Amino acid sequence: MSQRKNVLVFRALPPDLLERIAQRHTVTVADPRRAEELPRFLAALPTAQGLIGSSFKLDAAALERAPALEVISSISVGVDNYDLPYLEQRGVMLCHTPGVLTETTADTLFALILCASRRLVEVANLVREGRWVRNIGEDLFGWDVHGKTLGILGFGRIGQALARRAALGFNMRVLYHDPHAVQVAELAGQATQLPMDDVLRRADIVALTLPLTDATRGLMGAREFGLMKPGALFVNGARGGLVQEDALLHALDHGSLRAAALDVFATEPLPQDSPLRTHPRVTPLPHIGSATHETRRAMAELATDNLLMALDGQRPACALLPRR
Ligand code: 8YV
Repeated sequence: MSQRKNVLVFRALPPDLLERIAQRHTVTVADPRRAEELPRFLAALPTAQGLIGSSFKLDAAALERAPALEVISSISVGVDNYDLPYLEQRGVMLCHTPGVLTETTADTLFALILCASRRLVEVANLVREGRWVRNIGEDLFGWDVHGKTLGILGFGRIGQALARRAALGFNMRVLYHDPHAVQVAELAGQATQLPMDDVLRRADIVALTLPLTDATRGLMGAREFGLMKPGALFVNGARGGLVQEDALLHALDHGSLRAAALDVFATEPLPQDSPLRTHPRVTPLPHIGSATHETRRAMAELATDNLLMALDGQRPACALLPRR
């Protein structure tokens, strides 16, 4: 067993997992997103050898304050909050939590598709606000999902899980674009890899499931929304930074984009003055992709295992960067 090290927990962990870490290491809990906890977070950084948490940007400027750091165990599959070249140059291991959140996040993405196509939140609000005073008329009809064409940008675990739901559950035709995609046998004949522009031109619904990197930032701009079919729907359950939000709003108000359902935004929480918060044809969700009791527990357990293994000098299977 390794020597006792300093661990900084920067997002709340279940008490039993916190105890597992505290039995072997010296733990400080401080969420830097809370103003009252930021001083404690900054005070703990200089001696921190392990970090565990999520949803906070730990870039080079932040980590220059952590000279003793050996490992970051992120409670997330997305790693865009971390400066990977900097971590690799420093020899700091980065672990994340792929796999355990795949199905839940794919469920959320399909919920986004149903929200956009069947206007579920809009009509639920009509009932809540006491405006259901007669049978629903054509002005509140939605559009069918079954039998339509779903275009998926990004065909990793989550994109493939979404494709299974669409093809096998809703009899949809699936088109996808991902330069790194692998064939999925069970989707043979129902999911087709195409160039991105062709996916955008042919899909009735476009869904983003790809990671946010320097190469994908701002991927969906005016040109890309302009390629989409008149009356198409757009959903994003990946990262807000993939979308040029002004271009999305323009496509909704002046283009031919019918509706959008978004679980992620360029700035989170979504600013009060963002037009996306109140736009009548946008369904905004507060980044609930993996937010179920079961999945967040599984993520926290995996992140804790990753942290303890790394501090013991081992390389967890979920390590993105090996410590030199
Ligand atoms: C979480 C996510 O919202 O895993 C990710 O990349 O975006 C979500 O699962 C977030 O990371 C908090 O754990």
